[in-house]
Amino acid sequence: MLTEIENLEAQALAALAAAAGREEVESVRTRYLGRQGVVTDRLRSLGSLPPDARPAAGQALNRIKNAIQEAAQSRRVALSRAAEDAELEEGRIDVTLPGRGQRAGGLHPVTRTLERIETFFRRLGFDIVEGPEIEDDFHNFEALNFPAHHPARAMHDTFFFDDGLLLRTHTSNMQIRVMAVQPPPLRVIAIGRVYRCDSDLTHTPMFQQIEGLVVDEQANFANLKGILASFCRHIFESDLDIRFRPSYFPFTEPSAEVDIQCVICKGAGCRVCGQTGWLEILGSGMVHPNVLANVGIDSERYTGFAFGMGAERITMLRYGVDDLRLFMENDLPFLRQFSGGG
Ligand code: 2NM
Repeated sequence: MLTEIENLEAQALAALAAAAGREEVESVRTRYLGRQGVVTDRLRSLGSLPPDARPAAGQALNRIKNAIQEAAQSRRVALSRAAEDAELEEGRIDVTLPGRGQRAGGLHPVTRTLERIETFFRRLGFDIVEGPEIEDDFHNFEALNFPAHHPARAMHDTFFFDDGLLLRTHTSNMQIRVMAVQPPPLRVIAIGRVYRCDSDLTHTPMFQQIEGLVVDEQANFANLKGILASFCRHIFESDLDIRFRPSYFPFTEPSAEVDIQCVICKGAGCRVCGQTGWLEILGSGMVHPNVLANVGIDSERYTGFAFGMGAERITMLRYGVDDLRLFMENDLPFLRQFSGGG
């Protein structure tokens, strides 16, 4: 009798140990301990045993009932641990694999040039100003001493809106706005997009311009020359020669264009500089007394000088890029060449 009970226990425990899932554990448990279970039946029919055999049989049945219950519970726990482990194993990350690496983004080459130019002028005490790209005739032309029939005023060169407003053709509109509200002495750099109805290999309808303006009691051409010479050497990171050539702008008198020694051939003559050894990079001059008068500055007391340049052209020369359109095309392999330091 007792051996039979022990066999029952051994069978139940073996079945539980072999159970492959929670449902199987439950069906084994029910088979032995459920309402119609083998052990339950035995307990129920204890009364049919001879009285002296009952206590030992009862104790043995209760013991194996507990043992089976415990075994079922620990099998359940073991199964769910195994399932969890399998899940973890499946999604395991091998921390010893080499990393995939991350490519850091980079600033656009024109932005890098603008930042370098900004930093240079900030160190000289210039303020950086930005302002409207949609402008009126007064700030873009009239105040800047453009004669009524100057070609730049023609539909041909300027984008006009129906209401007489226009897309500014230079950032000088900002110099006018600053001079109109701030008394001299003034040192400002205006940076921003400008628009011209012009599109070919070397011109885009929009480009970034940088213009500088100084107005003071003693501002003179020698100051202008000194600032622009050290500017060119800073931007091109070499001790290059510069030269001033007489020129004409409506808003300056005298006016001069500034050339640097060709950065490609160092002055020897090449395709980029058209065999001249020089590259034009800046326009400049002494602010025309009419311009000062237009913004209410006494031109007997104050003088000013100003200069302007295109950021894309300087960027091309700085990095040896020979096609302006590359700056506008968002071509990643091209742009990635500039994402390093410096
Ligand atoms: C240039 C060349 C020469 C210029 C003049 C002024 C102002 F408002 F003061 F009259 N702003 N910028 C200037 C002078 C711009 O760009 C090629």
